[in-house]
Amino acid sequence: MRRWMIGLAAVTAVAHVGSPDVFLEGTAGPYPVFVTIRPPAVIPGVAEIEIRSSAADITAVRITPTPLAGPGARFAPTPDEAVRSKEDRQFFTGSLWMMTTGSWQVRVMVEGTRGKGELSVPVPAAANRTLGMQTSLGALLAVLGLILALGIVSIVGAASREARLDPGVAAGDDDRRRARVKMAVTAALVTAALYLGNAWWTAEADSYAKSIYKPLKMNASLEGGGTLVLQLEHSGWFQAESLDDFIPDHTHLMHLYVIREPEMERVWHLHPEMTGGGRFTHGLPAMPAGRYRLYADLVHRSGFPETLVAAIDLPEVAGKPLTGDDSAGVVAAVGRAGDAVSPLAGGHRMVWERGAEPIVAKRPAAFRFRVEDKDGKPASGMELYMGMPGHAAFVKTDHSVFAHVHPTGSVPMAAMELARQSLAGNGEAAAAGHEGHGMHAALPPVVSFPYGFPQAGVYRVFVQVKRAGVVETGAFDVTVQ
Ligand SMILES: [Cu+2]
Repeated sequence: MRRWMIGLAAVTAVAHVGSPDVFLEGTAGPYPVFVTIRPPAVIPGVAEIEIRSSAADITAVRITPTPLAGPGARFAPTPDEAVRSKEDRQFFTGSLWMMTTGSWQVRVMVEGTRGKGELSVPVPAAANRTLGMQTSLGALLAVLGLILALGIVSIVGAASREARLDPGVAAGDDDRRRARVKMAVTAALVTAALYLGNAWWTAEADSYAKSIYKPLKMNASLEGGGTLVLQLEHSGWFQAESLDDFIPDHTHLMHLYVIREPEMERVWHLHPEMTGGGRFTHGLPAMPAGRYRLYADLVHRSGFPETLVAAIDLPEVAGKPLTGDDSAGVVAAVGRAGDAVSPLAGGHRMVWERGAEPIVAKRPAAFRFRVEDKDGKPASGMELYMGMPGHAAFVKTDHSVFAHVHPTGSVPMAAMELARQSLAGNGEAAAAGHEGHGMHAALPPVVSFPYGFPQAGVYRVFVQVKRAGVVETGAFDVTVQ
């Protein structure tokens, strides 16, 4: 029965690790919106979309899916009307069919008293598992199937034994013998039909299994005592992604988080260079000996993002000073950071404005962090770090979840840029929803990240901001219910 599964596969957004939902905070024309997209449970399947706005003058929200790039991006199907909540007039929900694996976008069209606005939300979709049949349904169908199989054998037997007899006449030995032969032949035919049917279904299931998403493989090694080498490899996924078609995200092809295990008290945000097809290298900074977990964010030309995972045991590395956008953080060991305050350099501190509510899985929220000076006053001198007021990594302590999130949301900036170009190609306001680039004036000492934890458990949240030319790292421990 193992193979008698329904050949449908679940779909997930594949950027990040174990964190399929897409969160985006931006603007559609004049209207601020917080969009959550929950990719479907089966492919083709229905994505659930939630749109919340702080603007009270929105009259209608429409949504439609198209490919993120390529000619298909220009031919959006007729948009569906999102349904306005009766209890909360600023909350809209809708659902859209996602038909195939790949790099998609959901266009969100907002209408209100201040005119129209549009926002594009990139959604990578790929099957990530096969759904088995429910055991109870399988048992029921097996019993019904058995009754059918035995039924046809006994019907054939009864027909050949008694159909030609006159009423009231008992079947003779010849009739019985003929019936037994025909029943044996029928049983053999039914068995053959079941066997071939199972073989066909197994072949279908096997070919479906190849469509289940596997990220590119990444092998990490140390060369020459101080150079980290990351060699990418195909994973056997049917839609094999190229090993060298990456597009830059804030001038870097790869954004690599390096987290020391098991304490998670050291973290690096590095940017290896591609030095060959599918080969990235980086001169490491000074690092203590230990085991390290690597999470590498990449975006393919199609806008399809991947997070590749590896682990490496390192001896003590003498290393070189950090340069460019690379940064390092030293924080409390996991379990000792708390969920409220993280000390920064020079007596500064980072405060999580988390409120009294428990943090619950699958509930989207804006996670806000405030930077204070040693007197508890709002910190000054905040700067953009790689084009962003902040970078956050939400990491489950068992490493089954990793999400690199920006104040605009969980979508990588390179994919956001494709979405922006796609809207511009449609003659829509090019800047819609991407105000992150324009913040050169004094930055507020507060960063906010739209996100929702995918599952309950213990997480560490790393938050990086840049102040007075230095990247500061805060860490928080949180138990999600
Ligand atoms: Cu970032």
